[in-house]
Amino acid sequence: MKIYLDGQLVPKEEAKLSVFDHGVLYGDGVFEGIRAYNGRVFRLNEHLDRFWASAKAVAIEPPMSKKDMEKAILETLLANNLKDAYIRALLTRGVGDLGLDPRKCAAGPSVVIIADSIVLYPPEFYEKGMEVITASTRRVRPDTLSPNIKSMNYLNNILAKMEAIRAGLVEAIMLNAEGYVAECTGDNLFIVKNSTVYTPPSFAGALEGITRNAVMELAKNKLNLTVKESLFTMYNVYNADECFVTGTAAEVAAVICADSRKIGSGKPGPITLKLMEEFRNLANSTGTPIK
Ligand code: PXG
Repeated sequence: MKIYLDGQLVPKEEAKLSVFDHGVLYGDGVFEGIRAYNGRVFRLNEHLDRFWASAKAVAIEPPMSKKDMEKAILETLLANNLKDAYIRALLTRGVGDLGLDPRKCAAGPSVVIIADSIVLYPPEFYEKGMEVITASTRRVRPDTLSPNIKSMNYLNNILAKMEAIRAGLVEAIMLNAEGYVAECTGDNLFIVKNSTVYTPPSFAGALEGITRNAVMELAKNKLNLTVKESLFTMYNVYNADECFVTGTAAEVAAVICADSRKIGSGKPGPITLKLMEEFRNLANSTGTPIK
């Protein structure tokens, strides 16, 4: 496996960051998780725009243009001979000393691109749907750290993920400080009630997911449904007709049970199944060609 590290493709064993990189010392850096399907990178421009927006919010100047980052991502995929892949791009604050002051990172940021084959969830996960719990760990308040910053510190989400794992599950719903549903640990959450599709707005503590945006478009344009960004609570999740998650890793996956309450029929619902299919079609037929 070849990893892109600061302008060079190096073998995996040599792809190392300094222990003095503030990305390692403080989680001071940002990332993107991107996927390629069938020889095309899905919504690459949207991912690069979000990457640049995260970087801007934490005031790290990427040492390259978006166009050069696009080239570097495509080169990394080609070097690893990947047509279907999970791509992880990192921008760290760079090497500094043992102090928070980012001005000490005079050497400048590091850029890492990892392209790996994807480990898909087992097919049953998509056929039968999954069970989730509500995590007691609340999502960090948006006025403390914007959920739109994909920072290299994911402890808030990891603590909630550990609660899911302790319950024998893979995913948990995270509430915001006010108790409204925000999102899952690495996915956005949707509910369907009376043929209207609802997802929490970003100000509720949700990342504006790229899969979320694609699914909102598909629900409106292909399924002719009303889609609303609105605040809701676990009461609305328990009493929804359908529930599903979206994310680059998870794609679209049904949630059939939350906190031991069966949602709807207890099986993936018809709208969820249609959105899963429409999303697969979109992901397999659009995107930036790997060349
Ligand atoms: N919320 C959070 C907190 C996320 O981290 C999403 C929602 C979904 O956004 P996208 O843009 O992917 O639709 C994410 C995305 C991983 C991994 O390695 C995590 C994400 C994406 C890809 C891989 O765990 N999180």
